[in-house]
Amino acid sequence: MDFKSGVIYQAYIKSFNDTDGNGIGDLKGITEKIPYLEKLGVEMVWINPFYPSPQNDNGYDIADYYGIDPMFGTMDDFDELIEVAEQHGIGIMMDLVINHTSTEHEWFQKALAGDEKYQDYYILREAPEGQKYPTNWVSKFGGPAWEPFGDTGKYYLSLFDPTQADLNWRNPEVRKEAADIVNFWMNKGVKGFRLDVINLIGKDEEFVNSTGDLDQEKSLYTDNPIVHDYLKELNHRSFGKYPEFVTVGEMSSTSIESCIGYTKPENDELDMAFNFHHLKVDYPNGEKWTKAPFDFLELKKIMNDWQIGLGENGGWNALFWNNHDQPRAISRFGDDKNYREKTTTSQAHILHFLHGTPFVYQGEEIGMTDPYFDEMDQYQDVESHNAYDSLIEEGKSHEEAIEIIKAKSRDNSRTPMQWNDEKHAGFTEGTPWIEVADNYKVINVENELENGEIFNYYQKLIQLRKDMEIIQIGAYEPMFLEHEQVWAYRRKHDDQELITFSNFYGDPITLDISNEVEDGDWDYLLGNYGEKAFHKNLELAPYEAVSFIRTTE
Ligand code: TEU
Repeated sequence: MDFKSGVIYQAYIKSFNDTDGNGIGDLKGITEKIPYLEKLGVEMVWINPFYPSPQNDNGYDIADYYGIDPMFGTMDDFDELIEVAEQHGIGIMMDLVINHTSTEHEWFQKALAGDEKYQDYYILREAPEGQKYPTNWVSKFGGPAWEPFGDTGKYYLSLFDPTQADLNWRNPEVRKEAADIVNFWMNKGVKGFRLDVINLIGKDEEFVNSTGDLDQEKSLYTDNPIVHDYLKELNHRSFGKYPEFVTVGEMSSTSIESCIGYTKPENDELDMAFNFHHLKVDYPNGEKWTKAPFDFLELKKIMNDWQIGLGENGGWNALFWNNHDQPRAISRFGDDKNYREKTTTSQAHILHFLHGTPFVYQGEEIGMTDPYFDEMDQYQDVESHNAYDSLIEEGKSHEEAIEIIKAKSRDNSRTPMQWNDEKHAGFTEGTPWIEVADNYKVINVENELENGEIFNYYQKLIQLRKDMEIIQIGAYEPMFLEHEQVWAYRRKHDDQELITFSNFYGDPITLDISNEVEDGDWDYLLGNYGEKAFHKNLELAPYEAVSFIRTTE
């Protein structure tokens, strides 16, 4: 796949399509829907982890990198998926979770059993005199970042769940293991890898306490310059050998400078990077577990900074509104009650005309919303349950805590894919591992393909990127950055100019664009309210998005 002209779909396998009635999506379920994904126009599917795992963190706690967890199918099912996808011009992208393993992985079990070779695969430290843990760091899922290592008196580092132990990448054996894993799956026909929290693999030799400020603490183990060396080494040992192979790094709490380094082609590291800053604009003072409106100007500013930062310095952005760790963007930043279709298509429009590779998260292409679960027993995510417990400990009432979980939980995007209006939305004949959103009778693929406007709009956006170099590689320039309601920008390439506008809210607005846009033969290119003539006083309906193009002298 040429990642500069193609679009990648994300399938959260556990919730995509269940073919054996165990209530959990599976590999055969993805194979069955490959024609649907081809119809959408995507050229690659990123599948979240399906390796053997105790599923404490939904597969991001891997116990065996060379297998398929039976709940998702068999290696034969995997081989069939690769084959069928290839026949439909779609590449399979897997998830490489190599910052940590499950504590049930044989490496960790051998380490616990005293095998020094494998003890050095992990980060084991003693607590200094007068201190409970080696450092005062906190886990990203809450609680201390260190866990007792058996009865050795030492602790192992686990930045996520206690059953996820961080690997010691300073150990060349560990780095070789990573390359072997990638080469194994590449030889099985995999065409891409998403690398999980890969900018956390470069821990210092020395582990020191933080000041207690979370950002300062994260800087102690995030984007260490040695990560570039590790990625270059992995690249040369594995995917760097295949120019067509696509890699995207998930960069937690990262910087533009670091991501330019990770994605600049001449650095031989990765093709592109996910950053999450634009999805923290409803985290007042960086606090995720709060119910707060999003800051639109901050959202535009961040996206603008990353467009310019990477675009003008040889880097490459992975563009996304949704994934399996975030609430659905139409429920978070739009109006999924009164303007669900227009919110979805305008958000997609503003993202797909940007510089970078767009990702479409399952359900986005039919306008799926958050489920608005009211009870904690409807939530399955370890992070959400830990957060609820902490909110209650902090003195919040159950009602207050639930409202926050409802707004921010990762389960908001993990409910089953809604295929039709039958039981469990056609996801499973069994009992789904997590409830289906109760609006599935209206919001489902069958209904969308027959009567909807969203799926078709995504098809158009994806096709335009394939056809138009200006969308693929055109230079980006902001417009109306300080405007409180409209998001606008320009792309330029050779003798072409493309301007895009989106009313990000539900009130109609007339925008005088005469200061930002020269007169000229602007042709309508695409709009979610249909054909529209260019006008210096541009009228934008609620959640309207439109683009015009012209050929300059
Ligand atoms: O997510 C990394 C990550 O930073 C998330 O923890 C994110 O900050 C958080 O979920 C937002 O609420 C990756 C995977 O995408 C996630 O599913 C895993 O839980 C995590 O790594 C550990 O592997």
